[in-house]
Amino acid sequence: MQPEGKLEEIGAFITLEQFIIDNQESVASSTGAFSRLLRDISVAAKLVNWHMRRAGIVDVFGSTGEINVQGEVQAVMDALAHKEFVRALRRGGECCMIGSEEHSEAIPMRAGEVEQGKYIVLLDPLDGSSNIEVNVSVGTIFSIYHLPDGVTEATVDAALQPGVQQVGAGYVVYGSSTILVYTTGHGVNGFTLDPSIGEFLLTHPDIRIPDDGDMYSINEGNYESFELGLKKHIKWMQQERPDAKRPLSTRYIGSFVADFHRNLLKGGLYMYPATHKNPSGKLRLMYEANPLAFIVEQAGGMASTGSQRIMEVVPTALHQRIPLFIGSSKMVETALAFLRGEMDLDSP
Ligand code: FBP
Repeated sequence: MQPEGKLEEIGAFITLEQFIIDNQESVASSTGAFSRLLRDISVAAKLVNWHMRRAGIVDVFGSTGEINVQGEVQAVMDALAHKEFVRALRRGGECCMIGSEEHSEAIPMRAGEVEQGKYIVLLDPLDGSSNIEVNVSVGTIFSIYHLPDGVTEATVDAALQPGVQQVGAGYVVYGSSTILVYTTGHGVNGFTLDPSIGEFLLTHPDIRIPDDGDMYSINEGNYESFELGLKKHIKWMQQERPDAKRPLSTRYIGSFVADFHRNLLKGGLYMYPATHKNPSGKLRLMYEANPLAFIVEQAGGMASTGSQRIMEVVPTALHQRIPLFIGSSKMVETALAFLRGEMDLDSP
């Protein structure tokens, strides 16, 4: 395609910034602060993308040698992504506090003594970081809350709000292309980064997850520690029943955000249940489960702990883990029916 042809085509696209401003009034009492916050998040995502695209050429592989609050070895890119988001949100001035997977404590955003911003941002700066060195898609996940009314001091307690209180949530996948997907409670939209102009362009308007799918994602290496209902569900999905479109296919990238994105577009189910190694599940409620639960529900899907809607869980800690069943509504409902013992291997 000739450059000028391409320019004309690009002209037809809406940029993320234009979309945010166009939709600003859909955010209650909008002052532009929320739009600026989303802008700051997109700037940080572009910077992380810049580092990711040079991975292997410049030394961003390996670990920092630090052990993060999860007890995991921190990857160099985990620390870089964390730094880029903290810097962009601090510079932007709309965020009063950050909770990050890469930092044990909540990070207050102060400019001198003046507390700034009224939004709390919870972050998984780089999800799936164990995949960086092998060139597999990784991502960033973010959740946004408003500082509760009447609360002036941004503390961890101010952040421990149930998912239904989120005013925004989203993720970025750094994969074959870089895409940012977010919601503010008015549907879900996806924007692909065009590196030639450095802009996120609206490429996936009003995303709806199919009610059903033919793929499921779970680390079957943990099978022995799954509860009986889940073991039966997995065996049921693997049965040779062409009339019932079974067996289903298993797809497990090992980057939650990448598995989730595929399921959001194609239909599917991602499960990370309680296991012997992670008796409360592995994924973190505040910056992995809640934000993607908000997205999937806005797209017509479901997210559950196995017994409770994720978005209604009352958080108790910044880095708490939670079992997660998320994706197409029919597939999550089937998983829950097996967990409740209402379905069995001979169920149709
Ligand atoms: P982080 O990389 O942010 O710690 O996320 C957790 C995660 O890597 C998910 O992205 C992924 O789905 C899951 O853990 C993989 O866990 P496991 O290796 O136990 O299957």
